[in-house]
Amino acid sequence: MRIRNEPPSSELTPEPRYHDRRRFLNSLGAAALTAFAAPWVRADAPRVPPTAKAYGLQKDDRMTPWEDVTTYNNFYEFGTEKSDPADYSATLQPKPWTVRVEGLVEKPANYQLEDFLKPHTLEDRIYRHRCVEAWSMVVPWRGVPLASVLKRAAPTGGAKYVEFTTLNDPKQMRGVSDPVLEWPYVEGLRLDEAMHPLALLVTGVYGQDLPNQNGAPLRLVVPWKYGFKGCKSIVRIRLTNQQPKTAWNIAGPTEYGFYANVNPAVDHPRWSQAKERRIGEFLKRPTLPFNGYADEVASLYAGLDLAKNY
Ligand SMILES: Nc1nc2c(c(=O)[nH]1)N[C@H]1C(S)=C(S)[C@@H](COP(=O)(O)O)O[C@H]1N2
Ligand SMILES: [Mo]
Repeated sequence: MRIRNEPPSSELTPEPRYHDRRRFLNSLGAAALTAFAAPWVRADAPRVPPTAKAYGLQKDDRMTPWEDVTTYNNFYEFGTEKSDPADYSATLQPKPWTVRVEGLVEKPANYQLEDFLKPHTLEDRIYRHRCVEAWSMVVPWRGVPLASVLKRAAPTGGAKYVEFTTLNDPKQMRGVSDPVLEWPYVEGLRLDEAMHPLALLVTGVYGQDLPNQNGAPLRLVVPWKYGFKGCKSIVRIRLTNQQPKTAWNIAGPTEYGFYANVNPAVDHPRWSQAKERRIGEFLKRPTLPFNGYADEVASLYAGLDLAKNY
């Protein structure tokens, strides 16, 4: 069974404004705009709308089409093939959804997703997305800064790390009977990384609620790190004083470090990280330090040996 959510009718905004923008773009002259597009950029990739909040993009970055964002996925709870999450995640029930915030916080609580999100403002943000497997996308996410959620929980003085845990339910996830990873999927950040304004708890993509295969109804996105840090279908956020044991670090400590900062200078033991293939493109692009977010985040790692702390 294949779930195909309808592609959104406009890029990020309701129809009328989109058409205004279109007219505006046309008035600038379509020829002038296409002249700036590098020849290797795929023709069907939507341009970044001029008023969109785009973070860390290069001048020839376009958005990865909805079709690819929602059918080329890693979500091992549904299988290890890229098409498995789209093919088999219809069994996931993202409504109703409970998120537990606990550990070293003054206000631990179980939230219904709606209440969890209520005090926060959803934002649309376009980010680059770099998988450890040396492919990349550009994705218009919708979500809330992780920092606002954490501030509401009021971390105590001893809190140093944040741990994220995915649902682990064999009835909803056909892949968790297969021990490819230690379930539940766990990821983690240092508290200062988690408080960085670019770290986003995501509830939507292309202006729609997240499709199951992208981690409905709530997943993490940390754009300067490899995609595996982006824990999907989160049921628990826990503040700790110890570095969380993460699913990929347990599976292969020499291949998947805790930090997982995108770094073209530090290769994966089995392949180079110097370049990446943008999904849908033929020629490879150079990978950028911190995935293009170095100006914003490099200071978090001052004094840390990034070859050792990969
Ligand atoms: N629970 C869970 N979260 C996960 C994964 C997974 O297998 N299980 N895969 C990770 C990897 S390797 C990547 S690249 C991103 C992919 O997110 P996307 O499918 O929305 O592009 O999800 C991450 N989050
Ligand atoms: Mo990944």
